[in-house]
Amino acid sequence: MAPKKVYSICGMCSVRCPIQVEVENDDVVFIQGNPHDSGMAGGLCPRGAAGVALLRDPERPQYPLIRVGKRGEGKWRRATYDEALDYVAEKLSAIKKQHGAKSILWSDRGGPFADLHKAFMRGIGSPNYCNHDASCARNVMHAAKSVMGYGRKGVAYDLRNSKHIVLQTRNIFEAINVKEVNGALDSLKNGGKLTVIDIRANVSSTKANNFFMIRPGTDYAFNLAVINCLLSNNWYNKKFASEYIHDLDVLADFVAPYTPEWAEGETGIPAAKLVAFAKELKAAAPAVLWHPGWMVSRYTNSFYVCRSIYIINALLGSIGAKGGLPLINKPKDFGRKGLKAFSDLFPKPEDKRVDGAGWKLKHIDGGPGLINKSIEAIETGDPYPIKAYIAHRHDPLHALPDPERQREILDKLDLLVSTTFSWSDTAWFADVVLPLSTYLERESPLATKNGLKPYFFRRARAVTPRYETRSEWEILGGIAKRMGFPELSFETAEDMWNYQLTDTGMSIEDFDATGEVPVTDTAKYRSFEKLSFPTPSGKIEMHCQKLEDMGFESLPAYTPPSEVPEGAFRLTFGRCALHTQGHTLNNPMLNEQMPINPVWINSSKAREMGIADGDEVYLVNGEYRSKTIAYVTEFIHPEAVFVVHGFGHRLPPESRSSQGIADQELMIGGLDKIDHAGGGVALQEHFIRIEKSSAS
Ligand SMILES: Nc1nc2c(c(=O)[nH]1)N[C@H]1C(S)=C(S)[C@@H](COP(=O)(O)OP(=O)(O)OC[C@H]3O[C@@H](n4cnc5c(=O)[nH]c(N)nc54)[C@H](O)[C@@H]3O)O[C@H]1N2
Ligand SMILES: Nc1nc2c(c(=O)[nH]1)N[C@H]1C(S)=C(S)[C@@H](COP(=O)(O)OP(=O)(O)OC[C@H]3O[C@@H](n4cnc5c(=O)[nH]c(N)nc54)[C@H](O)[C@@H]3O)O[C@H]1N2
Ligand code: SF4
Ligand SMILES: [Mo]
Repeated sequence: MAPKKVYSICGMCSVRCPIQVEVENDDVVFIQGNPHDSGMAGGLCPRGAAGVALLRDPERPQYPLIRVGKRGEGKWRRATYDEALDYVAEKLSAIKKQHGAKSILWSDRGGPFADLHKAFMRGIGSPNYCNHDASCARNVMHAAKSVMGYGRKGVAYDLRNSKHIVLQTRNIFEAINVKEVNGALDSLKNGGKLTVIDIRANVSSTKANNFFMIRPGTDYAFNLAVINCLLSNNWYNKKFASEYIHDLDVLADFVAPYTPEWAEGETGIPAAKLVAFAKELKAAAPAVLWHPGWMVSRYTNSFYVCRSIYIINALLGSIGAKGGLPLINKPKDFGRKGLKAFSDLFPKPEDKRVDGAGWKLKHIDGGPGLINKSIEAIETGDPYPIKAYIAHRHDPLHALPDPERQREILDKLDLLVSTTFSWSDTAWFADVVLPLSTYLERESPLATKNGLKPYFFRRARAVTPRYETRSEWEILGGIAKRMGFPELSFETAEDMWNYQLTDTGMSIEDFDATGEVPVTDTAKYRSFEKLSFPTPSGKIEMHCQKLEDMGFESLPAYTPPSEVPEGAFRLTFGRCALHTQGHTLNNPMLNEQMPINPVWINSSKAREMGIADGDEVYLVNGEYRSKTIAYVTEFIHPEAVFVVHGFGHRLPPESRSSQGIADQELMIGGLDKIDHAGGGVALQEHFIRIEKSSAS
């Protein structure tokens, strides 16, 4: 008999690509990109292909655990799922009674299923729902809103139709989203140009027409000079600007001193090359896509770099344009009703957020808030105490800086719960571990993908859970029922889906054939006559009143990055194609391919220190030191060293993941280093030293 095909959603990273899972005898025999989804073209990334190894891995959490020793000591008692849910619900109820619902904090990884999580927090009555984004794309989000009124996902990034893609702090071919990779490849195949601005030569740069190795932390200087160049040469789109840009004169005055020659001194990129590049942009406009970045929690001015990128896109007329940043569509734009939200089941909690987002910090979006600020409140009790924390699909000890300091803070909690399908530092430090079924063994809520061609999609259960693990809807529903808000508790996944499908005209069976229900057959681009922007002026704004009201400038003068101390390096980090953050290191297939994260060191610097490629070295910050091997290359800026983030797990249940270094551990004092205007944690404001190991 041919294997059964289940259409579902990958869970090996937060991109959630559509997949086709072939199942035989309740086991997964093959996974590929959903062939019915043209964006996937049947493809997957290496991590998606390694999902089978996750499913079969006995080194993942297999059953609920309740801590019996000290936090982090690793002494647990095995509990049944019902016992663990009873335990969590009783503790949460007691904390709620004593300190109020608002003393309960939640964090997750955002994304299309987060509505269920938000509803859960509303059911409890706490405003303190956070996601991870303060250490990821918050600066991009706030930058987009400050310029266009729309968030970063209010526009699509139309890679496929672009004539010139610019990647600045964005590595599309290693920091993967399969549809984006396919789109970018199509653009290149059709003669589109690619420019990469990075501190090192990554895989994306190997496909680029222009590669600019920029001095770390000087991107704002480069971008101001590009703006200067576009304006002073009249290479911007005047028609677009006069119709859609509110206050261009403010910008022109501001950038006047920032010439390409000036920028060269800051960035190291020759002025003539910058000018030639700006001219190429003019030639390709408006089908230019200067990507605003994704992981830009890097510097204290990253928010302003992102703002400058949206401004450049606006000057080129790319915002709203095919091949640029066209406005996205939602099902309602095609007269379709959206999925019924779980959050609608409960009123919005009245208390103010503990992190100040949306009230004390009016320029910060209250939606997912700032998790780093919320964690600080555990320590300070300001503006009120936090007593319980549920880290759901989130490993703050890995995802935020300075885990040693975080452990001191988290240890003040009355309850720390981790729900996860893999071991993480946070799970190991938790009071209760609620193991989640892998994405191949669980259903998720139905979800919507907005875009040029919006669609609804479903993650279906491909095989039965291997261990005593559960789906999110079962875990949260189980706690909700026990805490007295059973509206969020569904008997079956079908009951949950049927709730979401209320009045949409769709049925569960509509998802059976391909896993997706499209809203339209063809991509819809809004015509320029229909562009409108939800800003105070209705146009794209150079000057943002919301920022100014909070004491931030809209167009601050350039200030150079902090000096790298003599003999030290700026610590930088990023992704590789073979791992996802901190949660795939112990995956047998992926660990075999990449068991360690070598540190990239510029060859001239390495020579001075007597370090050869492959030598064992220590990365040192104060008392803290961590060992890896050196990757000596001329393709990284000499001021920086680079490591792939996510390594350095040293957890007893995991036998494969012990090598490499954890960059966040070197970021001592990093919880307090933030980009105040954009809200992102500034993770690249740390300097380390390198010592050769005596073994080398
Ligand atoms: N120093 C430094 N810090 C960083 C970064 C960096 O490069 N360097 N990167 C930043 C970025 S971009 C991000 S996005 C964050 C990522 O931060 P995290 O989201 O914390 O990272 P992950 O390791 O992907 O996932 C954390 C845990 O969630 C579990 N998990 C995965 N999928 C699910 C799910 O669907 N449900 C549940 N309940 N659990 C799940 C995993 O098993 C893992 O234990 O880290 C940020 N922090
Ligand atoms: N394979 C894989 N894919 C992923 C993920 C994963 O873990 N693995 N994670 C997903 C997530 S959560 C995110 S947020 C995205 C992140 O996607 P990206 O932001 O594209 O990925 P990164 O590798 O973090 O950073 C991109 C580039 O920024 C460069 N860079 C560092 N400092 C500077 C600087 O000062 N200036 C310039 N111009 N460049 C600099 C780095 O060298 C790197 O090449 O990837 C997503 N996709
Ligand atoms: S990018 Fe790779 S790991 Fe992430 S969802 Fe897609 S296939 Fe899975
Ligand atoms: Mo991220």
